[in-house]
This record gives sequence, C-alpha cells and structure tokens, in this order.
Amino acid sequence: MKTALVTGASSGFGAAICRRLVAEGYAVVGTARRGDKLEALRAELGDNFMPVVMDVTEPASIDAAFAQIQQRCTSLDVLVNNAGLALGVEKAQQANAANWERMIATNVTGLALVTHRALPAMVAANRGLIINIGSTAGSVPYPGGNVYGATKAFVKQFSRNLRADLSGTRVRVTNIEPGLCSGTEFSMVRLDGNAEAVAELYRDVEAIRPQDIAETVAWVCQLPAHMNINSMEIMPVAQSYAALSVARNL
Ligand code: NDP
Ligand code: 8X3
Repeated sequence: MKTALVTGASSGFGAAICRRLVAEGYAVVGTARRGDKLEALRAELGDNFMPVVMDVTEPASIDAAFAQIQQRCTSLDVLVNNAGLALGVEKAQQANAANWERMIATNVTGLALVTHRALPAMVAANRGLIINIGSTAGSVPYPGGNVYGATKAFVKQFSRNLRADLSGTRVRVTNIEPGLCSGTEFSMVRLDGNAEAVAELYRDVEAIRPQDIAETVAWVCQLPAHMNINSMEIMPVAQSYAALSVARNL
C-alpha cells in the first residue's frame, strides 16, 4: 500500500487531499496542531488515515511526529507540504512584525524542516514525490502580499532547487500554486475572523475549491514515474492578471 504524509490536514486543502488520497487507496498520515479535527477525520476515513499532531514551527514537534510516523510507515511515497497561513493584508509599513515571523516560521522554516526530515528516506529508497503548496502570491505581487507572497516565492524556488539537488534520483518535486480559493479557513485566519471581509472577498465569485486542489494532487500522484510536473498555477476562471499600477504626481 502506498503511503502519503499530508501536513495541514485539519482543514481546507489538507483535509480534502487526505480524503482523496484515502479514496485512491493510500495509507495517509495527516498532521496539524488541532488533534480534535484530525480525530474527526479519522472517524470519517477509518484506519487508512493516521492522525499525528505536529506543529511545523516546533522542531521538537516535527521530530516527535516523525518518530510516530516511522513506527507505522517504513517509507513515504508522497509528502504534501500543505500547512501554511497568511496573516494580515496591511501594507508592509503598517504590518505586524509578529505576523511576519509566524508566516516565515510556518511557510518557510516549517516546510523546509519537514522536507529535510522526509528526504533522506526517499533518496535511500530512490522514489518519492514531494508536492509543495505554493501560491500565485509567490509570483504575482499585490498590495498587502508582502511577507506572505515572499514565503510562497521561497516555496517556488525551494521546489526548483530540490529538483536540482535530486537530479540523478527518482524523487520528484511539484509546486502547486493556487490562486483564489474558497471553502477553507485561509481567509478567516488571514483576516483575523472578520466574517464580513471574508464574505466580501468571495462575493459573486466561483473560486477554486479544496476538492479541485485535491483532484490536482491525485492527478500528479498517478503520473508515470518518469514524469515530473515542476509547477502548476491554478486560478478560478473568474480571476486574472491586471495592469501594473502607476502613481502620478509623486
Ligand atoms: P486552512 O487555513 O484551511 O488550512 C491551513 C492548514 O495549515 C490547517 O490544517 C492548519 O492546521 C495548518 N497549519 C497552520 N499552521 C500550522 C502549524 N504551525 N503547524 C502545523 N500545521 C499548521 O487553509 P488552506 O487549506 O486554504 O491552505 C492550505 C495551504 O494552501 C496553505 O499553505 C496556503 O498558504 C495555501 N494556499 C491557499 C489558498 C487559498 O486561497 N485558500 C491559495 C493558495 C495557496 P492547524 O491550525 O490545526 O494547525
Ligand atoms: C492565497 C492566494 O491571492 O490570497 O495564497 O494570496 S492570495
């Protein structure tokens, strides 16, 4: 049976990816900080879902989680580095520095350390697939994107640098870069629980859904072993690019 580790499994994309991979016949380890949410997913998905509490910002928590995972899984076929968050939409000059630190600790350091733990076994087995969840924010700058977008630019370049280091092995790396998505806790977290602002963000827009990202992950997982999708940028049809802004009379 193939095995997958999905971080950020307690809601949103991560939970949808766990559901989808279990349906595909994987044994899935789902991690997050909220153990109660993971237990609820286990009640839904059964024994092929293993909940493990892990805070990606705490190296000791990563170590403890991997010790638990290694008891159950001798090797990992797939790692989905999905845990992440945005905090705030203020311009850089007004932003909260603690929010910046937390985004970097989670989206950059956490993702890198989880990858660091998983990689040696994949290389030793000469197989494996790492799917990182980046964002269009890693490529497309926008006001208020500052550190969040920069963390996702890290994910983009880290994914490509992993490909360079893994050259000569059969370990694959894919960066999935979604745009506007609804049906997750992402915007409630980012906008600090402001339900009105969240409703306004998604007003009259058919956004990408968690199931769409799970579908994409499942597709990448079933590709022939000689194919590597380096990156995929996925937006709702309703979302597109806009012109660069120009400030006049400076
Ligand atoms: P959710 O807020 O629904 O899910 C985020 C997940 O990350 C939760 O399971 C949360 O679990 C987990 N998480 C957050 N901090 C930590 C931590 N310190 N340690 C472990 N787990 C943590 O958001 P999404 O599903 O939307 O987001 C998933 C990923 O997709 C993120 O990386 C996000 O940046 C990215 N993304 C989201 C988009 C969107 O519009 N929704 C678009 C593009 C990318 P818990 O709180 O239980 O720890
Ligand atoms: C989430 C997409 O545009 O809100 O990563 O930054 S966006």
